[in-house]
This record gives sequence, structure tokens and C-alpha cells, in this order.
Amino acid sequence: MYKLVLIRHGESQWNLENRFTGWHDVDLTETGVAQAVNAGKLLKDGGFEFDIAYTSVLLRAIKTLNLALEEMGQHYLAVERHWRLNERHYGALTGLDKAETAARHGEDQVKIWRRSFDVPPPAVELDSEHFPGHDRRYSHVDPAILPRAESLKLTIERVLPYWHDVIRPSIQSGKRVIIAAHGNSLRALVKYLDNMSDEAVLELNIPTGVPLVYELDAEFNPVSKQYLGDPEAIKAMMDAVAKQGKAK
Ligand code: DG2
Repeated sequence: MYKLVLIRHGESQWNLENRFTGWHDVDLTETGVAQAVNAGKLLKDGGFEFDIAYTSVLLRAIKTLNLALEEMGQHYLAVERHWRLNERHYGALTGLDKAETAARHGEDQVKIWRRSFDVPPPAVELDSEHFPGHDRRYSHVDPAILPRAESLKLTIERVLPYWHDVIRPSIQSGKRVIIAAHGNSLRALVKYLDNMSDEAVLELNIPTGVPLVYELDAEFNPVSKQYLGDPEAIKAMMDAVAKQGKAK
């Protein structure tokens, strides 16, 4: 039996402002910092120990991981940061207000962009500031595989090679793993682990800064899955994420 902990970063500045974020690099808010520290407390109280941590190359996830590990007294852990764990690329929606976008294009269209399995948002042009090819942190990546917009399907296709090549073998070798990532890069992983249908994933919303603990059998089938913390508060956080796409 393996244990795996997933955590979405704490509230970011653009979560607070209700803007589509994707690969744009924003910091945590004060609430986000408190959520990350609280996640560390919950993990410490639960007796969790890790051998390696994986995260994206975006500040909000890196910082959440650091804060949680520090709170647990495990700040010395090896950390691997990889662009394949980045948030889904929100394309030309990046930076737009989610509620205003719903007022302009309709809530149904925004739900399709946010939660459908295979409909990507409109793509950014190659000369857009939001095309990752202009950012030196991706200079080692073939620009042809850098995204200009991603559906959940495309996100799964870029997260899974890292899961299969790096994270899964690391867990199989006996390492206890925590992954700090994003709403949709984690939806990608959860859909895969839970073998969730394309329809069911429409209603999957991951709260910020709450550890999600999986127990997996030898074949990596989930045996149990549980968020740490107060179930009612967590449910309210998930509902709030779903409502971000409603027109005001
Ligand atoms: C959010 C998720 O990503 O947004 O890109 O706006 O997890 O990095 O804050 P995160 C974004 P939704 O898909 O929930 O709208």
C-alpha cells in the first residue's frame, strides 16, 4: 500500500481577484500563506513524513510547498520542480475576470472552458506575453510542445509523462511523496488515478491549500481518498471554486 499527498497551492492573488491564471506567475495572498501553513500543521498532526516533494515551476505552488514543509519541520527535503506540473494554460483567457467573462460569453460557455474535458480556451498567439516560449524558465523545452492553450485532456497528456517517468517510480521505490500543484494539473491527476469519466470531472473542484491523502494499492488503484480538515469548510471551499465562473 502506498500513500500519496496532493495539495493545491493556497489562495493566489489572481484567485482573490477571480482572474484566469494558468501559467501566469502570481504570488500567494496572506490568506494563501495561512492556508499553506495550516496544511503543514494538519500534515504534522497527522504524523506525515515525506522523502521527496514535487511541484511546478510557479511561485504559488513552490511557496505553498515550502511553507507547509517548514511548518512540518521537513524543510530540508529534496524538491523537484517541473513545468509539467504547471497549471493548465488558460490561453487567451489568461488575466480575464471569470465573472465578467461569464457575463460576456455566458456561464455555460465559461463552465465549458473551465471544466469540460476536451474543449480548450482560445489560444494565445506566439508573440503574446502569455506564450511560455518567451520565458527563460522554459528555454530548455522544445517550443513546439509548449502550450498556447490547454483543455483538461491536453493537461493530462502533458502531466502524465512526468507521473509515469518520475513520480510513480519514485513512489514504487518506497519514497513517501507530496505533490504541490494547481487546480487543474491536480484535476488531471485525480481524473487519472480515480479513473473518472469525462462527465464526472466536470463537477470536480479542488480547494486551495487543503491536503488530499490517497492510499493506493500495489497497482496504484485508490483504496481511500480523504481531504484533511473540517469536511464542511472543505465542501464550502469547493463550492466557492465552482461559483467563480458565475456572472455577478
Ligand atoms: C486557477 C484555476 O488555477 O482556475 O488558472 O485560474 O489552481 O493555479 O489557481 P490555480 C486558474 P479554475 O479552472 O478553477 O477556473
